[in-house]
Amino acid sequence: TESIPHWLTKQADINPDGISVEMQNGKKLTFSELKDNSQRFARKLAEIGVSKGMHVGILSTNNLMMITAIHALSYLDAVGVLLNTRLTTEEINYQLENAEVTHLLTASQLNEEEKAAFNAEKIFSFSEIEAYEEKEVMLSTELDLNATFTIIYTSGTTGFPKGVVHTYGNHWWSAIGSALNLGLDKQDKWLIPLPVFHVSGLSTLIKSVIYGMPVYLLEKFDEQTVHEAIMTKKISIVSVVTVMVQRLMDLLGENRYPKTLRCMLLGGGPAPKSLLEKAKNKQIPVFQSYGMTETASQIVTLSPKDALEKVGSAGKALFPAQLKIVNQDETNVGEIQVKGPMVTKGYYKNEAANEASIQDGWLATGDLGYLDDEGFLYVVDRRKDLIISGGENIYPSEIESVLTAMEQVKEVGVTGKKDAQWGAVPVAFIVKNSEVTSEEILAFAEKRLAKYKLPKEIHFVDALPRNAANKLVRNKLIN
Ligand code: S0N
Ligand code: AMP
Ligand code: MG
Ligand code: MG
Ligand code: MG
Repeated sequence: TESIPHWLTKQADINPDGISVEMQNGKKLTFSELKDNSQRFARKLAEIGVSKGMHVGILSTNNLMMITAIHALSYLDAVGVLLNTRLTTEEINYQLENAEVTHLLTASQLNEEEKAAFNAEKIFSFSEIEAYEEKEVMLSTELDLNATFTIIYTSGTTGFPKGVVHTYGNHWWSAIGSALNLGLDKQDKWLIPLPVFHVSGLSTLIKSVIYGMPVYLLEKFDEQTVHEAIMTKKISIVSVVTVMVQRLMDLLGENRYPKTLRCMLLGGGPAPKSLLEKAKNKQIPVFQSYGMTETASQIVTLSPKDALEKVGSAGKALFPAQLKIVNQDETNVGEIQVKGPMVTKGYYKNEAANEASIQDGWLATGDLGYLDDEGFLYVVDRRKDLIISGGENIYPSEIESVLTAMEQVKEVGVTGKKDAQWGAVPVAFIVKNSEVTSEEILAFAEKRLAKYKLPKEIHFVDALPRNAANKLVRNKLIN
């Protein structure tokens, strides 16, 4: 094993009164309070049977109890499976089952019927756990960098999501790599309007504990709140996805952000060059980045000195990471592969996916890109099968497999369509078996698919475009 002192215990020791998390309602926790709360919560989790190596689901929007619960798991060497609250019960159940979750923790109080709908042996709300006694157990004083801390599911090409396993080491190196690029400033305060159930939000809470830096955490994104926070709360860094930048720029109008804002970290998907140019004209310090759940957040990011010169580029690999482009075509575009200690060692219980995508530590991302003559990465928006809507990923196959299960539906083809608001949205092309309406199809789909995955258009067609091997050609669905 390769261990470091427990990061929250350490930060509470060297910086007890520093603010760790501040919420919009004014509630704040110092590092010392966060440690005490997390240790108390850990002992209560031990009382309900959570112990080393167990998988504990967390279903919550952003709040202090959720943060406490996540750190509590680290004191028990238990694993947190973070669940996207936008998913349907059916989608969540797939993840609970696949990840072998025994205990599910929820922010909201569920009644017996609601609890029975979930695939977990034991279900507790945060406040139900609060009511338990504390069990006398030994809490971890060290973190094993090779041990698993979190599992987060990401959509897969096959229609089923894959559980990305993050070790403590993955999170540690992600935080270090980011700091070596963006730098650390004693005045830093990082605003998180992104969900903590994504690695985008989670990684910043871990940075908070490692850097001793306050995070200003929003329960949910709201452009007005983010705008006001940047204007009045001395925010130095804010993480965003493209749709958020658009909404924020509309609000900013001809005004300018204060100098205290040194970085708007943009990730999670493509950004139109026109949007980046507009941000540059408004002197917004947008730093484009490239990363994914598998890399425990950004792995390639523009540096402060290049942000203005290289608009459109995602930058260079972070200091501990490497990047290469393989199988290049005549325009030097090829598949992006990345390697580094922040990259996942694999998907949970999914040897096939691991063999297909990870070799000698190199992760084949499936994304296409090229390097310019100075080695800066440009991600090319050509990964046809993946649809990114407002920073949420959707694979056409997820929707296709749900809709084909309908008796009246014979065949389905789904593809992404450009959308001014969300970047891209799914649209479905359907060959019928028998009479069926779009409304009936959507009613069937909404029980099984998160709202952002529902097709925005349904077209009835006589046949789907197929190649000589009879394989669906999705990019010919829209011509
Ligand atoms: C963009 C968000 C905030 C939009 O949500 P909003 O406006 O709050 O919507 P609601 O009020 O909840 O709902 C209104 C209607 O809109 C629908 N809807 C909501 N979201 C979407 C969506 N994404 N696509 C399509 N429709 C959506 C609702 O269903 C509702 O519909 P109606 O009215 O019909 O009921 C929200 O989507 C959001 O938070 N998105 C971001 C998610 C995210 O964090 N993605 C990043 C994932 N990637 C990673 O974690 C790796 C990269 C990374 O780490 C990173 C990423 C970004 C920045 C930094 C980093 C980093 O490296 O640190
Ligand atoms: P997720 O696993 O949800 O974090 O999604 C990661 C995916 O978002 C990547 O595999 C890319 O397809 C896409 N992505 C991330 N950053 C960028 C970027 N800078 N440009 C284009 N696509 C990106
Ligand atoms: Mg994803
Ligand atoms: Mg909203
Ligand atoms: Mg059918």
